[in-house]
Amino acid sequence: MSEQRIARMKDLPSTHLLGTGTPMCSGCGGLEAVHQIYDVLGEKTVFVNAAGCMTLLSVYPFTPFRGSWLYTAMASAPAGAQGVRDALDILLQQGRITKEDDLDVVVLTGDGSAYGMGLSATSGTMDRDLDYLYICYDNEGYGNTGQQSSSATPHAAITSTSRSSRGYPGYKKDLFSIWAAHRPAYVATVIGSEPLDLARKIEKAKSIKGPRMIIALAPCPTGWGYDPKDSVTIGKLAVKTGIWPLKEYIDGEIVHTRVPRDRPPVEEYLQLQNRFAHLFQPQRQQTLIKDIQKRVDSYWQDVS
Ligand SMILES: Cc1ncc(C[n+]2csc(CCOP(=O)(O)OP(=O)(O)O)c2C)c(N)n1
Ligand code: SF4
Ligand SMILES: [Mg+2]
Repeated sequence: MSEQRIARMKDLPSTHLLGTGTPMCSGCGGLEAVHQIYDVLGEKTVFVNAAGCMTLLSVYPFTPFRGSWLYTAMASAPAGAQGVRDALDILLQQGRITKEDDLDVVVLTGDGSAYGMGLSATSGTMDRDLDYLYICYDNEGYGNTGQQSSSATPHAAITSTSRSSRGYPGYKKDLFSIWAAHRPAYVATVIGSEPLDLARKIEKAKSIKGPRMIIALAPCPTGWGYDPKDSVTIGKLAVKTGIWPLKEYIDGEIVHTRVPRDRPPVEEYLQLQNRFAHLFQPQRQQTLIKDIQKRVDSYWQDVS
């Protein structure tokens, strides 16, 4: 990372747990989405959480949620959800709890688990038609351990493990399509900065049985390098520029819930984040910018 870039990163407010003792960074887009999702899901939920930033929400024996919270290793949250669902079903069968006492099983993980380490266990839950909701807050890296790259990291982004002048060499994995290929009950993408779209999708997911997935893009001031006050602006630009399509899969069909007609150039989104600053300074990296734009354009070309 260049000296200039390190200096810019140092100018950002140090709000992460390790810096200040507060559990989450201010302006956390993941927390914004989880908060809104929980407002719709309600209290009758049990969360199964894999290691990541949101783990900091729950410090034994307390959680900010009214229901229960189970903590698992990074790859194991979907397997944990199976155990919790089975236990609830046995209690129901034995008449030890009533239908009114039953809980919705909700997996909550970051992209590191959802796109990578936990994908095999996730695939198994779909084979078994497990009745649960998987929420992935996608901050496009291993946020909790210092923003190393994950398979959700976008092309050319600087992370703590991709520091060259070209950034991350890979391309963001298409988790939505991987889920949809399993033909589950429901898959949707959301973002906290579009709360009505988000609430409608959570209502729908709540009303369906079977494996359901919500992928929430999670603007991350600490890992992406911007002022926490800009989280909503960045979230809205992700949708407007078309880099984060809002869509859902249900009954074998994919529907876009927003189709941005006059998309501003994706660089309007990139320019606000220090993880892409090397694309513009000290000189413009036109090939990389064009590549990112081309991929966004080609995605929308196929959407009617
Ligand atoms: C098997 C395993 N490897 C590494 C870790 C260390 N670890 C804890 S949280 C974390 C990052 C998780 O990334 P993500 O799922 O994207 O969640 P985020 O931290 O971004 O919220 C890592 C690597 C771990 N807990 N388990
Ligand atoms: S590192 Fe990012 S995702 Fe994690 S708490 Fe901070 S802002 Fe949220
Ligand atoms: Mg992450």
